[in-house]
Amino acid sequence: MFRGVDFYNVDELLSDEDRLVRQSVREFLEKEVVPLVADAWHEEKPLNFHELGKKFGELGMLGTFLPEEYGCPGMTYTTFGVVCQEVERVDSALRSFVAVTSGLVMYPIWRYGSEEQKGEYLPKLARGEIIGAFGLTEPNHGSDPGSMEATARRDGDEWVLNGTKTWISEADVADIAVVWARDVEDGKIKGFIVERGTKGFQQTAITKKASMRAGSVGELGLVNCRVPEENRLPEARGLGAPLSCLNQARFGISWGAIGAAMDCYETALNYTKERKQFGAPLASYQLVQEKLVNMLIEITKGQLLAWRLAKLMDEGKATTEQISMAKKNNVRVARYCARTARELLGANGISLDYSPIRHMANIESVYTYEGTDDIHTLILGRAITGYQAFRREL
Ligand code: TGC
Ligand code: FAD
Repeated sequence: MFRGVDFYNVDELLSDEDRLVRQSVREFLEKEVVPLVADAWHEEKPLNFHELGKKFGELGMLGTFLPEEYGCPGMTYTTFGVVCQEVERVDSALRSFVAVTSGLVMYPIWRYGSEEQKGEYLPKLARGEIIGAFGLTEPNHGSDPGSMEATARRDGDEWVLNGTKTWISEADVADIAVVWARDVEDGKIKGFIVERGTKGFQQTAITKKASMRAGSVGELGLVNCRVPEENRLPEARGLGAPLSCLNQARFGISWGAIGAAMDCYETALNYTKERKQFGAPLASYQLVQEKLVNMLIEITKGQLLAWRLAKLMDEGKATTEQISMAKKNNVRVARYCARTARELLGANGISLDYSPIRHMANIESVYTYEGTDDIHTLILGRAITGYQAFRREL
C-alpha cells in the first residue's frame, strides 16, 4: 500500500483524526476503486458515483469541513484536504466528485440556503444518497461568469429559467443541480436548486474527452424550466455567491493536485529503481536523480503551501488570493510531475498500465477548471498591483 511522500515530516502537522480518516480512505480506495480506474478511463465509462458516493459518505468524505449539523461530518478543512489528496492520488475525477459535492453543492446550500433546503438536501448529499452538480459555466462565458446569459424570471410563486450550462461535472448523472442565472428584473445573479426530472431541465453527457475519462461531464439545458420560489437560495445575492463556492473547491484542488503528483513521483521512483539500462538501474544515473529530486522538491513545497492554507481556512482567515496561489502552484506541480514521470517511464510511460499518462491528461482539465492558470495569475496580479487586467475596453 502507498506509504505517502513526506520528506519534511508534514504528517506530524496533521491531527490523529486527519491520519485516521486518511487511512480508512486509503484502504477503501486501494481495495475497491484502484482496480477499476484504468479501465474506466480507457473505456470512458465513468465510475458509478451513485454507488461509490454512499461509501464516501460513510467515511465522512462529503462535506467533510461543514459543521456537524444536517448530517454533515463536522471535521476540518485540513481533514478535507487530506481526503482530496488521497482521492486524487487515484484519479482526478474522484477528487472532482468530492470537491464538487462538498464545495459546490453542499456549501452553497449550507451557506445560502433556507432551513428547509438544508434539512432536505444536506443529509442526503452527505450520505452520498444523491449526487449534485454546479452549473456556472456557459458556452460563451467560462472565465467570465459575470457575463452569463442564463436568465431567471419570476412568475408568481415560481421562477422560469432559461439558458445552457456546459462542461458541468456530473451533469448527466446528478439528482440535483445548483444553477446560477441572472434575474431579468434586478439584473442580479441568483442561485436555484433544480431537481432531476423537472420539466424543461435537460441533462446530457459530453463524450470523446481526452481527459477525466473516469468521470462524467456534461451540459445542463434550461428551457422554460419552472422551479418554485422555495428552490431559490434565499441568501445568494450576486456573483460573489457562486465565486465564494469556488474558494472551497479550489482549496480541495490545492491538496488533490499534490496527491496526483505524489502518485507520479512514486511510480517514477519505483520504476527507475527496477529498470536497468546500460547495465545499471536508471535511478543510479545523475540525470534521472535530478528529475526525481526536482519532483520531490516541488511536491514538498506544494504540501507545505496546502497545509498552511488549510490552517488559514480552519481559522476562517484565508483570502481568495491565497487560495488562488495554492491552486495555481499545486496544479503546476502536478502537471510538471506527471510529465516528468511519464518521461522517466520511457515507452511504458504512454501505457495506461501506468498512471502518469492518465494523470497527465486529467491535470489538463484541472489546470483549466476552477479558474484557469491564467485567471489565477490575474487574481494575484490584481492583488499585488491594484490593477485589474481581466477586462479591457475595446
Ligand atoms: P469581481 O468584480 O472580481 O467580483 C464580483 C463580486 O464577487 C466577489 N468575489 C468573490 N467572493 C468570494 N470568493 C471569491 N473567490 C470571489 N471573487 C470575487 C467580489 O468581491 C465582488 O463582490 P461585490 O460585493 O464587490 O460585488 O468579478 P469579475 O466579474 O471581475 O470576475 C473576477 C474573476 C475573473 C476572478 C472571476 O470571474 C473568476 O474567478 N473567474 C473564473 C471562473 C471559474 O473559476 N469558474 C469555475 C466554474 S466551476 C468549475 O470549474 C468546477 S470544476 C469541477 C471541480 O472542481 O472538480
Ligand atoms: P475561456 O474562458 O474561453 O478561456 C480560454 C483561454 O483564454 C484560457 O487559456 C484562459 O486562461 C484564457 N483567458 C480567458 N480570459 C483571459 C484574460 N482576461 N486574459 C488572459 N487570458 C484569458 N464549470 C462549471 O460551472 N461547473 C463544473 O462542474 C465544471 N466542471 C468542469 C469539468 C471539466 C472536466 C472541465 C474541463 C471544465 C469544467 N467546468 C465546469 C468549466 C470550467 O470552469 C471552464 O472550462 C473554465 O472556467 C474556463 O472557461 P472556458 O473553458 O470557457 O475557457
